[in-house]
Amino acid sequence: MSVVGFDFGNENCLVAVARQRGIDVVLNDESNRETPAIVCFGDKQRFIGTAGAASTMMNPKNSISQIKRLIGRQFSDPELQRDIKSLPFSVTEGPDGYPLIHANYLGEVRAFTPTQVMGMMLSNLKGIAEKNLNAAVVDCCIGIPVYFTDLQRRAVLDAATIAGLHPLHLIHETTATALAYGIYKTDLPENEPLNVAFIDIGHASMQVCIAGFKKGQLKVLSHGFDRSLGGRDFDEALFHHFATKFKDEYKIDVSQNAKASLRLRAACEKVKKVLSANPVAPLNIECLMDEKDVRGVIKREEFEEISIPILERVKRPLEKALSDAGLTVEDVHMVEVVGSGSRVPAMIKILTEFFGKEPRRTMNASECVSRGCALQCAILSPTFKVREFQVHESFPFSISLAWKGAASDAQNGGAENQQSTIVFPKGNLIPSVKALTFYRSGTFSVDVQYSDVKDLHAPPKISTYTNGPFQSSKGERSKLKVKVRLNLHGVVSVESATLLEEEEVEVPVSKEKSQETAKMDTDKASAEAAPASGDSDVNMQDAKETTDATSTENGVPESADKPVQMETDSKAEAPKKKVKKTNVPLSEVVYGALKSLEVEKAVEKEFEMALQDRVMEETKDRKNAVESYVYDMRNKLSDKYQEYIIDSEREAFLAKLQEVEDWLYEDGEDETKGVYLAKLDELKKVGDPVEVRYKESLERGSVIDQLGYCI
Ligand code: ATP
Ligand code: K
Ligand code: MG
Repeated sequence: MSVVGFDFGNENCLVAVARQRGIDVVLNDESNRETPAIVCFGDKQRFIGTAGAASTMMNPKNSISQIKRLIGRQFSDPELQRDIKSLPFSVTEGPDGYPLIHANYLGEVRAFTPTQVMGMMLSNLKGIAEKNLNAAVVDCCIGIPVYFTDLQRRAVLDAATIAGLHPLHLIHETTATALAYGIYKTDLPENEPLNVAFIDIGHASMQVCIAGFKKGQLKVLSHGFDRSLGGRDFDEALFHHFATKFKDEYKIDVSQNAKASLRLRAACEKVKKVLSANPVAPLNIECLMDEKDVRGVIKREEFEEISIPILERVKRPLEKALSDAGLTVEDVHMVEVVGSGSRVPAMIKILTEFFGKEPRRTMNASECVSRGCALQCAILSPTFKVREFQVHESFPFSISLAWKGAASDAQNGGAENQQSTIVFPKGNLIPSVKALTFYRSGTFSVDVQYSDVKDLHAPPKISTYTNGPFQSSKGERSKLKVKVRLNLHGVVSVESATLLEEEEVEVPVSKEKSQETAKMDTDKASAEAAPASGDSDVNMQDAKETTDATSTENGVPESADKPVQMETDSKAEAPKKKVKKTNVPLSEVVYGALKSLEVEKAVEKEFEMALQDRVMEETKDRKNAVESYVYDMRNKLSDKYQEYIIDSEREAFLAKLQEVEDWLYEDGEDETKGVYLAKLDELKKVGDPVEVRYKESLERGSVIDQLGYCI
């Protein structure tokens, strides 16, 4: 089993692996730790990661970046609309209302879903891990922003499937950071927790997490975020600054030219980085547009001046995280900043002002998320022994279950009244399972939805589950237990619907049996609700809450409707009653998610594209082999092979080599793998005998030497 962590960033991705001696961030083919999140589509193949970044300038319209911004969002999402305005590639609305990315690939324009493109990127990262571990990688942990919706989480899981990965845990990026921070600490307090605020400023978003650390554990207390506040906003401010300036000074409008825009944006990002360490930064671009060279310069003060609207937004997520945690700034003992976007000095100034203390940078700001992910994967893996450290994760949204009144209530107008109850309130532990009891006479459905869609940018309804049909043996209405799960990835689903029928059982022996079953059930439920702490209180309390709501709806006395308590009661007081449990068929519709057939198709497509990439890479290798044979042989023919080939043959061979070299740059520039292989063989037919003669003479020479030495 592989133990790998992936940090999939808007701009940069990192891969960390667990080895016996610890966690390592591994290098990609170009010996970089960071791999750009870019997929570039070409005429013959795709270029992904660093290769994709290298192709961007030459092929901007087919270089897909900012994939994390597009995944799992509706096309109408205002943030997506804003984002695609500055993207050089084409994004349109698909028939399902979700975005489609268009790129010219293998000579024709093709459409890809953001999930597919993320799959391509993940597949590249998987390859990096495999090369370093020299083993297949399937199991892994992937970091996701805490603000990712249910659909976005599902999209990441689908992208992972497309890449041939199996995520054991989609972990919140800030939690991964907190884990990487806490697990190595040997001086954590026993009683009063150490409260640490983690602030991650990435390329496109900002996340805050306040966590309480005690010996051997961390508890996430609250989250804050701004989905659209990150390093790129500074690039954008600089871009507008210089674009306006150049319009005046050089009469050029870069917004009318995709390549010029891309180049100016890239130059602005550099200026921003220079300003992090220097008081002024120059900006010079040759031949930006209309054959004009442009020059500019900006001081840090001026940069901070134009950044005020961005900087003003930093406080809000901080305030929200504090108030949700019920803490004041004095209660926060330490502030840790991570994410490369935080290297802007003005950012640190604001954080210092807000917390009244200097933020620290004890973590590796770009690597901590991937390291935390690898650590979490190691914790979940049986092959690694990791220091005992518990993570109590908290869910950032409130999730409700909604349903219509029971069918028999319809006559009284009851069907009209849509009912709902919060199943997982904001801050709920992840993972968690809740049970709700329904009294129904036939098939019924329940909706899973967000309780509060204010600044969520997602439709309220997540999914609908239809439970039934079922046959009840007696009575009009049957009692059904519906189990809802918030899984490790923060994805909510209805897991099962069970028909519960009480049967009179005469035989007293069954008492113990029924006790056992009931007990096991309760244990299981509480273990699922709070695996880390084994704190069964959480589950009991929550079960009671949901009970109140369902009982009101059905007009059933509260006492008759306490799912967990009911089971406890049956074991204590009703030895003669046995509950017969029957699974009820369950069908699921998740709005906007890929169907499993679509995922399967995408897996096949990815396989084809990967094969094409591999064939092209091999073709390139074969072509390079011919080329280097030509150069190498030419050198040797005028050097050490000179005496092993007669002059006329050498001249003929040299002419042949020249002919092949010319061919490589003309007719043979773009041939198939087989043609290059044949060409190399053709040359070797002439060259090999020379090489053999040379080697034989070497061996003879060495025998003589040895003999001479003996004498
Ligand atoms: P996200 O977390 O939003 O998914 P990411 O993880 O890819 O994105 P990071 O790699 O943490 O983002 O940060 C990238 C941002 O940091 C870019 O906007 C980049 O320009 C910026 N950045 C990198 N180095 C510096 C620097 N020296 N000074 C200022 N900004 C920098
Ligand atoms: K990153
Ligand atoms: Mg990041």
